[in-house]
Amino acid sequence: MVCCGRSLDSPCTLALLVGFQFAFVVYFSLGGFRGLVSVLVHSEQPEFDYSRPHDVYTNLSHLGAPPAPHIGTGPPGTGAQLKDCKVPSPLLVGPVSVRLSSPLSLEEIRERNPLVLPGGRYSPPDCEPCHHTAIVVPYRNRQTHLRALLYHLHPFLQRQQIHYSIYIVQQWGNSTFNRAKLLNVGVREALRDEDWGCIFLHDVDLLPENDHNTYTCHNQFPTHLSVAMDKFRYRLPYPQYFGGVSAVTPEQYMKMNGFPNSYWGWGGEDDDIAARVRLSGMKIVRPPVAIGHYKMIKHKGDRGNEQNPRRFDLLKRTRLNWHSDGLNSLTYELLSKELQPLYTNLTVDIGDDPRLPQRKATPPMPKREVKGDELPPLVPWSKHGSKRRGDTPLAAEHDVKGEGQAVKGGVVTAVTTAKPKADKVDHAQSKTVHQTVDERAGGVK
Ligand code: BGN
Repeated sequence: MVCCGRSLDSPCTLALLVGFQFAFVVYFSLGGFRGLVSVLVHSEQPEFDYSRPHDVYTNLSHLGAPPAPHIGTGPPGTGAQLKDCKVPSPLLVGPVSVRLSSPLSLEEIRERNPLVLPGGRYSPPDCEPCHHTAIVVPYRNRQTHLRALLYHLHPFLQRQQIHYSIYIVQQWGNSTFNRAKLLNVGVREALRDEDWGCIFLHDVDLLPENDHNTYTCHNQFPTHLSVAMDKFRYRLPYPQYFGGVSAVTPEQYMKMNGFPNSYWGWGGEDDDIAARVRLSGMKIVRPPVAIGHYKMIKHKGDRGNEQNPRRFDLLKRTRLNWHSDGLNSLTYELLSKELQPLYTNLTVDIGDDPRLPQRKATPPMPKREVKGDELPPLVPWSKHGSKRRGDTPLAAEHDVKGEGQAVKGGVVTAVTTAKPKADKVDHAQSKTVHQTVDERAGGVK
C-alpha cells in the first residue's frame, strides 16, 4: 500500500513489475490456465511412477481356483457361494509396461491366459464380479495390432477382477472403413449374448498403461478413458475429445440413439458421438490424467480409411440428424460369429460408402473343408447364466428364430437366425454363418 501514488522508479513499483513479470512467465511455462489448475489441485491427483512399470502379467498367478464344492448337510448340488470381488481389486499394480514391437502369436497369448474362455470371455474364478463389461473393437486388416491388444488387455482386465468379453467387429468387403457403424453393430451383437452393464468402444491400436484405469462405466454419464495418449503428449488434444477408448452403459447408448452410421473414412465420428452425449442431456466423465495413460501403436496411413472429406458438413448437421441416424437406422448383415480362443469374431457386411461408385459384388467369404477330428470340445459359457435377449430392451427387438453352436476347424461358431420384429426400425439380419479361416483380412483408426 505504501507504494501507491509513488513515482514509477520507486523500489516498490519496480518490485511489483518484476513480480508480475515472474508470475506471467510461470503462468505460461505451466501451460496457461489448465496447467495452473493442475498444479493447484495437484494434491488431489494420484501419483504414479511410469518410469518403473510392472510387467503386464504381474499377479496373474494369484488368480485363485474356484472354491471346493460344498460338502455338508445342505441340499445336494449347492456349491459354495462366491464372495463379492473386492473393489478396487487387490491385484492392481498401477503402471504396466507396454510392448509395442513383435507381439506374441495368438497361441502363445492363449497359453499366457489359461483362464480365458472361448470368445475371449472371463469371469474371476474365486469371487463374484461387480462389473460386467463387453469390449467392442472395430477392425480391419490389423493382425499385428490385434495380437498386441489381446496380449495386453487380457491380463490387464483379469487383474481388475471383472467379468468381460472381447468382441472384434470386422468390416467385410472393400468399402471405406466405418468405425462408428461397426461400433453400433458390436453393441447390438454383444447385448444379444448377455446383459452387459457396460460397453467399451476400443480402438485396436491403443494399449492401456495403468490398471487403475478400470474398465467399468459411470452409472449416469458416458466415460472417456484415453485422456492421456503418448501421441498427444499425455494430455487431451482438445476438451471435447471422445476418441480412442470410451464407455457407455446400454441406457446411455440408447439415450443418445447410438452412434452415427454415416461417417465413412477417418475422422469426425468421435466428435459426433461427443456432440450426441451433450445433445441428449448428458456430459462426459473422465479418469484423472495420471491414470488414463495409453500408448498408441504407430502405423502408416490406412488403405480404405482415408480422411473423410464430408466430416465437416456432417458435424454441422449432428444437431439435426442425431435422432434419425443411429441405433434406430442401423442396417447390417452378420456374416459370421466365431468364438475364437481369445475373442469373439463378428464379421459384418455394413454396406457401402455412398460416395464410392457402385460396388463390385462382395467377395465371398473363404471357406475350408474341416475334418471331424479337428473339432475341439464345446465349452459352455454358463457361469453367470448367459442372459438371453429379451432381458435387455436393445436385444429384445429381435425375434430369435433358431440358435445353436457349431464347432468347426478350431473355432466355435454360433449359429443364429434372427428376424427383426416388423414394428421395429432396426433391420439388422443375422444369417447362418459360414465357416471361415481365422486371421482373415480385417483395421481401424
Ligand atoms: C480430430 C478429428 C477426430 C480425431 C482427433 C484426433 C475431425 C473433425 C474435424 C471438424 N476430428 O481432428 O476424429 O479423433 O482429431 O486424431 O477431423
